[in-house]
Amino acid sequence: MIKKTYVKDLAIFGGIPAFDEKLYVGRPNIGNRDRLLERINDMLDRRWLSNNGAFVQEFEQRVADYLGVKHCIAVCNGTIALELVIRALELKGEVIVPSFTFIATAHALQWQEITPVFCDIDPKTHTLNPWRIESLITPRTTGIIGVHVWGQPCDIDNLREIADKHHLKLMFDASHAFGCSHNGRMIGNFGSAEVFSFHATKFINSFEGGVIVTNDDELNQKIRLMKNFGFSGFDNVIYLGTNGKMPEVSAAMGLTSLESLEEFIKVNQHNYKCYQEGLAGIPGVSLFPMDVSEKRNCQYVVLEIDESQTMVNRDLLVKILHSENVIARRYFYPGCHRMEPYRSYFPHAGLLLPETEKLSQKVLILPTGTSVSETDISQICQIIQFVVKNQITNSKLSIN
Ligand code: T4K
Repeated sequence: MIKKTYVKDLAIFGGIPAFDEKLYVGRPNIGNRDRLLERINDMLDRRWLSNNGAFVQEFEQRVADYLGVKHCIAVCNGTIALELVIRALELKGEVIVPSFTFIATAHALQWQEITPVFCDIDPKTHTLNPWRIESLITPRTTGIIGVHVWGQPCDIDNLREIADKHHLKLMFDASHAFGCSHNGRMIGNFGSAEVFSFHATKFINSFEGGVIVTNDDELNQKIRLMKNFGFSGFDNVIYLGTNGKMPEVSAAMGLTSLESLEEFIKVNQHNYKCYQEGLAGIPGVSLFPMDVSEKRNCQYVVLEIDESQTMVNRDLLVKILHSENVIARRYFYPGCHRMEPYRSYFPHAGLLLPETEKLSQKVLILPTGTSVSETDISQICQIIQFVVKNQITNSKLSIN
């Protein structure tokens, strides 16, 4: 471990970086490599590479069983999963979504010429604030998409109540929330449907991939048709569709990943505790809490940097960490409403999103997962502690 004693020891001032190799947020967990290769060999022997193969069917069943949900439909990525549910639910006009989310949530709507209406978040949970929704409802509103950011479930009960009161469809982008629960029930069971991403950077991954889960038989049938061009048997297209199929190799990785689920969660929870200890007492640095009474995957280690206390601004801290080879991230800076095409469409959207604007200036995500060790975490925490203690500011940077 490299100890930083003097300010000049920081890599940004010419010191030796704390890490020889870059530490990334979202470094994939690999799981049992032999088992994966065995599956890939099986797949090659069978010469069945896509189109509802044996691994896809097994993956769908395993995910459905784990979540206790009736239907699971595997698809090629989380974005297509969102697009399919949006279309199957016949959302149109305007749909209420948070701006504090990955851009795919908004794009999945706009791609289908549906207007995402950005709603502010609750600064405590980082998810949609239900009490801000009603004022955004217009005669064109058809639905609400909640996002369980960082695996923190939305205020599901109040969202349900508001959706029912206004006859709106409710669905969830649960991309971050595989393995998480709400009131003891697994995420995946709420709204008309929920969507998970199994992108390489998620703690359970299928290289690229995602699933749609629902307890609605009709919706399940519709989405199954839609993800395969609308084919119902050879030569018979009965619906408008696209190509949303998950390939077998992805399902092979997904199955292998699932077999290590408990181990990955344990590693993430242990890492979280190490961060908790290492960051304790640093003024202005708070760790997004983990609710121990519910299931949590802890795949994101989320800090909020309160500059009025740290005296170090979040962006500078990110820069300093990057120079030490810790590739911390600013998800979801600057918020969807400040990204194209939305910032051109709605240049004043920020006026209604004060909490989103504040939070996206404060959030910093640190590396976790199976590629990060206890020693790495201890080193990262020491750097943060050192930077705050020495009040490294932009002016100090420009002097040196
Ligand atoms: N909704 C929400 C709430 C989401 O967070 C996401 C995806 C979606 C919907 C859409 O689901 P997908 O269509 O993606 O299935 C990443 C991911 O690409 C994205 O999937 C994820 N959310 C988002 C939160 O993070 P970026 O912008 O961080 O860049 P990316 O993926 O290039 O890489 C992140 C870091 O991970 C890199 O710095 C290096 C490391 N990395 C990445 C890959 C792919 C590796 O070490 N190995 C790898 O194989 O988006």
